[in-house]
Amino acid sequence: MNRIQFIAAILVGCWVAPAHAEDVTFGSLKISALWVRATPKGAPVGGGYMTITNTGSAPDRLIGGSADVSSRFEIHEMSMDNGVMKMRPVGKGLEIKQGQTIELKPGGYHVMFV
Ligand SMILES: [Cu+2]
Repeated sequence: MNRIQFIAAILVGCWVAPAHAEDVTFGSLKISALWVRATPKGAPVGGGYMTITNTGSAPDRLIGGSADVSSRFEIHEMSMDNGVMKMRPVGKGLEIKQGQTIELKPGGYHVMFV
């Protein structure tokens, strides 16, 4: 199983307005619709979103990454807990099966720059 090494620097050019980046092909992974949400000045965290398609013949797994603007780069998921929306790190990363497309989006899986 390959490991995704996510290139966060392309996402994180701007924190004051939503920022988008060009599509990226990384081996058998097609990464598109990359964007980061605008954050207030001094905010301790920021969210990043994208669509990842695995065009290869084996599953892959998004396990983390790095960014110049944050000391930690985490993969999170949102879920409802007794009527309250919560987010937590995805412990073992996010599997992307062969041929599968996953969407990291507000309210679901996302990258958290901490
Ligand atoms: Cu989060």
